[in-house]
Amino acid sequence: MASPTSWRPPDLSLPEVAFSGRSNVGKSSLLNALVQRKALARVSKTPGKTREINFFRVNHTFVLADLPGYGFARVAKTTRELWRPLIEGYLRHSAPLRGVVQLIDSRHPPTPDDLLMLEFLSEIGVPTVVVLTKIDKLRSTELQQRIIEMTSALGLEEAQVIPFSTVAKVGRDELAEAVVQLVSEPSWRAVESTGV
Ligand SMILES: Nc1nc2c(ncn2[C@@H]2O[C@H](COP(=O)(O)OP(=O)(O)O)[C@@H](O)[C@H]2O)c(=O)[nH]1
Ligand SMILES: [Mg+2]
Repeated sequence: MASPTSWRPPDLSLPEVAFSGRSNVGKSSLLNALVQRKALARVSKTPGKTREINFFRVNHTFVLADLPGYGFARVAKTTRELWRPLIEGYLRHSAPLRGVVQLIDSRHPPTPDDLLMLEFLSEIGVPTVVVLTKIDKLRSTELQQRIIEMTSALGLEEAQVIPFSTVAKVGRDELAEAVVQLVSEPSWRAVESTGV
């Protein structure tokens, strides 16, 4: 069972995975499919409305952090200015964070904001899985092409990219497996602090 919590998760000892992507990428739909609930994360008709991080505890074993969507034109400049320190601060400092699931719309090449985000994730070194959303909109040859483009442009392994569709019900189990994998690893931050 999943329960929403406010700004901080109630139990900091639970490992956390954050979900990131541009507004309208399909993040709320994906989170609902992932935890098999209809109304965990609201599917929005007004992209860019979410201005805060929402935490959902799953089975009392881990926490999903729903980061606000970025890159939507209707979001006021002041909101964008608030967005960056909120998200970057969270990703840099959240102690229970184990990994990030970065969502990218399969219908288009990654946006400049997507690329900035991936660069930032790589800079802080957090384990990252990329999900290509809405693949029901692509023919399978287009999807294969997109995956090849993405992996070569972003220096990712093909295994790090999960094709996903809530409409066609593709990718849910693979994503669940990836999330469980992320939360079962020790924090990369701990590895860092004992390193060279
Ligand atoms: N075709 C298709 N549309 C989707 C899919 N997932 C979400 N959508 C649609 O994309 C829009 C944005 O979805 P939402 O989950 O609110 O995205 P969010 O803004 O990233 O949280 C909605 O109209 C959804 O119905 C998908 O897998 N396939
Ligand atoms: Mg949403």
